[in-house]
Amino acid sequence: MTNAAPTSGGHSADVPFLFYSPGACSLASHIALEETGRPYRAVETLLSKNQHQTPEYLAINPRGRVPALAVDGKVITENTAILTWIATAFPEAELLPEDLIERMRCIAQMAWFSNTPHIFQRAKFRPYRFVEREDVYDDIRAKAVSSYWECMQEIDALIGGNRWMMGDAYTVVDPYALVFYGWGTSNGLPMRDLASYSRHKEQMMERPAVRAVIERENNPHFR
Ligand SMILES: N[C@@H](CCC(=O)N[C@@H](CS)C(=O)NCC(=O)O)C(=O)O
Repeated sequence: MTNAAPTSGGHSADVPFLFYSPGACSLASHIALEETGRPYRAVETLLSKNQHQTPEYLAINPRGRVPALAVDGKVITENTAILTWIATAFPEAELLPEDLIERMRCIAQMAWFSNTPHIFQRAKFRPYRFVEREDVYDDIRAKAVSSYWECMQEIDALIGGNRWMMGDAYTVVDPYALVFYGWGTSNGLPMRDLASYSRHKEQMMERPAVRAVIERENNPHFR
């Protein structure tokens, strides 16, 4: 829960280190760790200052992405895996259902977050990862935003009358869903028109762990 650089030569054997950047998708893993109430270290790794491209960080995650979670001398990348690890390592926090099929449905939802709306967000901000020709960047951005909006409508319909994203119970899928709400707002999309997703966002904001992490990150998407 404190910001601290990892010790040289490795990471503490029993306290996970989360590498995050304010405003990035690492918010989901950051909130989930906070929800457990267990000790961890949050290490700010600013994308805006290219801190994810330093040799030190590339030694942690050679792909140069956040989040990364260092635990027991090993590194886990990908929100879907980190969130699943958090829920599995701290079962008392009840962040994933015990029922195997329901648990896999949660993992499927997180995989979709990672492979669909996140990719449209990436296409908007990093079109150079998709095409060489700069003259088509604006087309890519426009299509990325409209496709992102379709994803937001899909999430709104999935929540529907559920209390949380996956049903009655709060799970690690909920903080992941919050990431996309924040990005939608910052992208100028009419997120307020999505009644279920907006209610979900307000419920998230009532959670002490969510408020604490947003404040610690000084998260630009929730001001
Ligand atoms: N699928 C990965 C995506 C990780 C990712 O792309 N993170 C972004 C921040 S939201 C990042 O580090 N971007 C830096 C870059 O693309 O250079 C996950 O869900 O963890």
